[in-house]
Amino acid sequence: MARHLITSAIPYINGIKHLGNLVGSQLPADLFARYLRGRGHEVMFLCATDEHGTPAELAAAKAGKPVAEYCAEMHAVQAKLADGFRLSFDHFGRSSSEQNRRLTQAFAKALDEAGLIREVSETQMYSPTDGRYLPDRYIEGTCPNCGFDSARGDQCDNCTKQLDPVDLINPRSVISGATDLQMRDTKHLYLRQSALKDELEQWIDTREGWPVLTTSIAKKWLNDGDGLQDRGITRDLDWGVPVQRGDEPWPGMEGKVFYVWFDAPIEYIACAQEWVDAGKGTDWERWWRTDKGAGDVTYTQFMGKDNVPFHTLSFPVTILGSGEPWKLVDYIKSFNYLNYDGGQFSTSRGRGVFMDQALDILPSDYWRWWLLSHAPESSDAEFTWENFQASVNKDLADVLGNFVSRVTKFCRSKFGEVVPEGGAYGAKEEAVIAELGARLKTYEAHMDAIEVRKAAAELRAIWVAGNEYLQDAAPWSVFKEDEAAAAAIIRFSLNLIRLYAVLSEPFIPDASDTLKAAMKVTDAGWPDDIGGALSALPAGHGFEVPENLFRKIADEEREDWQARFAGVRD
Ligand code: B3M
Ligand code: ZN
Repeated sequence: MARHLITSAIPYINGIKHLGNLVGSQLPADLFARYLRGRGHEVMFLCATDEHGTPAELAAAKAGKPVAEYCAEMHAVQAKLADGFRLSFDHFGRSSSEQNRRLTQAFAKALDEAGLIREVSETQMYSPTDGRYLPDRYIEGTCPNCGFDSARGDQCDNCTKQLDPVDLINPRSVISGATDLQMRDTKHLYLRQSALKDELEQWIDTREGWPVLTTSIAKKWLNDGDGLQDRGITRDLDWGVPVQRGDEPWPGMEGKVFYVWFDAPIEYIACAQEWVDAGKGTDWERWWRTDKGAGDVTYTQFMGKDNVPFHTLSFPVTILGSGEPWKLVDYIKSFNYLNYDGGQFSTSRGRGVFMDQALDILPSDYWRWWLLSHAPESSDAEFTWENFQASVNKDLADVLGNFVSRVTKFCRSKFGEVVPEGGAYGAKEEAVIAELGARLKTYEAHMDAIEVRKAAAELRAIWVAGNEYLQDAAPWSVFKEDEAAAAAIIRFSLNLIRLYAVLSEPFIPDASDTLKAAMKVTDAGWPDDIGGALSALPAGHGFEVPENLFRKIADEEREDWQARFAGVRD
């Protein structure tokens, strides 16, 4: 039994996330957490809402609400949706928490003491029309790196380059559209990332088996231009963690807050403190402090590719630079983008399917299965309604659902709702046991390596093997000549259903629960031996025919949804 710390990138508070956001971090993180728990490991799975900075301020202004109130409401909304998708966080925290405020201020102090913070007098964009500074997302313009015309002040969504508002070409205010912007002098704190460049590079170079997507993005920005740039970590905003040196004021920084990307990753740690303060556990340090037992923790982070620079460069600088024994990430799993029906999912333009809408249409397992089995790992992926319909109807309804239904209904009609006795397993069953033994090893290897699509394909192959066996063994024909032989086939098949319930749990937890309840399974541990697992339900064990496990999506429904989600959300 090992100990695993897992974090998902923490979603911005500014609205309900779309399916592209979900499959880029929270959902695969949940898959991994469920898998590791299933294998008997001790898991701490954390996520939170990212509540500071310009995304929160802009969204609250749009909603006409005070920021704090808006954040509290949206946190509750996101928590409920996370629940709806069965995201099994140990805690879903808030970056605006007291715990994160204190920890962020403490990190700033430690970094300052290590000589890694410098005060910079710099020019910032000031908008006379809006009567304020325009940091980060308050400003948009053309990316100096790739020419994308809607790059934001803090990052280009197209090429992932981290930017400063003053870098933008033809900048404009997001609030008013004003272009008559002025450069004004203001003082800010900079994190001296450049001082840690060599240490960082050495750390990244020695990470074994990291996805190419992760290391290539890290290396790109590590060696961009003159190398790793120092970054401003404070902003002229009202909403955020007030700039302080631990408990002390920071002279000259009055009225300023830390940059959202400085405090957001620190929330991964604060979230564990929130978990304790919420009475869910007693010791957060054994997950986060290498001097307090976190030395034997394996820490895995999940995120979309646009978040990689912050997790391979900025956050490690915070951790390493503090000189304190915090746990550094061991493995970063990053994802490409999921596109929607010929274009991009877009929160700002309301394009695509959002988490609440998805759950209104179908239960979460349908979405989990499609999203995970089509996770944008090696390249961007695309959601189309045809593909969604095809994979739900085939994989879930025809392959898994149909197997369960045929086996349980046949048994009920011929032998009643108990596992029948019959004879010993024969050559056909032994062949399935051998095949599934090999497939289980492959499935585990893909899950261990977080190869999400490959794992899904292997799980599907495990379901298919049962179907093919049933088709081939044909108990409905055998029954006419030899009832005992048919009974043995059904006993084996009912055991396959139990096995499927266990192995499928990380992908489709509700269906797994339904199957376990139907099979009256209370002791479903991860199998280490397929032969043993397929004899777990003995003759005489009662079961119930489960209600339709998965239904098919009809063409008319699909067309209806396609039309309903073609436009933009209001
Ligand atoms: N909130 C960006 C995002 O939701 C950002 C992630 C923070 S992870 C510390 O994609
Ligand atoms: Zn760009």
